[in-house]
Amino acid sequence: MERSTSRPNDLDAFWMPFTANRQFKQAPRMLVAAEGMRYRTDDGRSVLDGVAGLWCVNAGHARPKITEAIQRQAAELDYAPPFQMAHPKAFELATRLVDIAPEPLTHAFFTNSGSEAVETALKIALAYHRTKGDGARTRLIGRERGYHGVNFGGISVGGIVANRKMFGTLLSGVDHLPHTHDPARNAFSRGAPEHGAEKADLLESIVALHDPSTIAAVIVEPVAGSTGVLLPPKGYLERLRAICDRHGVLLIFDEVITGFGRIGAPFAADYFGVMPDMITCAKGLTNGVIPMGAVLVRREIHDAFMNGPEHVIELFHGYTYSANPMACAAGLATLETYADESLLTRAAELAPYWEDALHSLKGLPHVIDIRNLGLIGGVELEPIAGSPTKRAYSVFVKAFEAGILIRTTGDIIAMSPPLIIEKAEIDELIGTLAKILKTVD
Ligand code: PXG
Repeated sequence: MERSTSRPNDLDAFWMPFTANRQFKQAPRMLVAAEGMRYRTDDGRSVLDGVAGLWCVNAGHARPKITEAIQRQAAELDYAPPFQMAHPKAFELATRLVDIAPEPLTHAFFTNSGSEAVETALKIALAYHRTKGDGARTRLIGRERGYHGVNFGGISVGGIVANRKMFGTLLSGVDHLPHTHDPARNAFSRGAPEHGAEKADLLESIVALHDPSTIAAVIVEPVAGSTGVLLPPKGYLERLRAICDRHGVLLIFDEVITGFGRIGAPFAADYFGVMPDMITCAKGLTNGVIPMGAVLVRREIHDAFMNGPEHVIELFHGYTYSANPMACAAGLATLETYADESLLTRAAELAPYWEDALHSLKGLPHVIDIRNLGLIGGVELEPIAGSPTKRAYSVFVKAFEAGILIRTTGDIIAMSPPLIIEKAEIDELIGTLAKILKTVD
């Protein structure tokens, strides 16, 4: 049998994630290099990055500080075990991270992805109540259309049907809020929509149905990204917070996408002025360069675990690569780069320009809604009757051929460029997209 190593260009062995494998392998799209705002393809074309890789390369590509930190770290300390051992950069990164986090969040638990951050937060929520002698609080509440990664806890509280339906019965004891998408009342809103705060009140009914004493936590994305950019109606997050407070329920914000400056403040909690009990983050934590996630936790939650005998492990949870030295080095250099260039608030400055550019697409063929906040944009297309997703996918392919990388989910185009984007590049991204929308069937 021929060994695959003798056929380096064979595409067969790699089972690609979240990809139509057979379709892709017939016409692959290969990226071979990246710098700043642009990728280079294997056929030598330059492609403007309209999605920060996958919502993660917030400082742009190949930033020297980050690259050098990783190179140095690999030579100096490649790996250190994280259980009953440590290395200095883990503490340094946790300190820097809680420095930029919303004030009530004082501790960081490191993971290797957003999915793991979500599992970790859900487990901390359950264990916290139990530690406090409130062990009947076992129920978790998510939201329809929510995306919280792909592990079992995350898909259970998540609300994306395709991510759930093939995988059995999932976690028990989970319920869901309704999603907030309401195009009949909110289409073409600029920023957070006016209508729909009352959808948060359904949390009150869910809590009443199960009895408050059984509810551990509510998890939502402050701005839902993966499902196609759904913004919280004005006042919605405040109402969720008030209901959670009333019933002793923890509120978790999944900020894997909104964290690290995406909407113009370091975290969405800052932007909306609503403080959760935990934040999950990943992606922009290391500029996407090395896998890493984290859960940021309030002091009361952390301290509730610090009660038993001191020789006993307080939380039976962790990963071989928690606070991996390479990831910590990348994280520290990333936070420095954000600080050097004021990137965590840059989206706020660019937001009005971005909003105008995006909304200039109104009136183009098939465009039925446009949504924006900070440097996030969603453009919803009318699906082709009987063939949902096909129209947006063909926009995506044409866009790539025309030199811009966008992302589509269902029939929604999502954009989230690196926070270093310049106005001329916004014009290029939206201008190219406009041309394509005029030509697509
Ligand atoms: N929570 C949220 C809110 C996310 O957006 C995760 C958790 C999981 O993170 P990891 O690192 O395990 O992938 C995410 C990930 C898209 C898209 O098309 C978004 C994500 C992943 C894949 C695709 O928008 N976000």
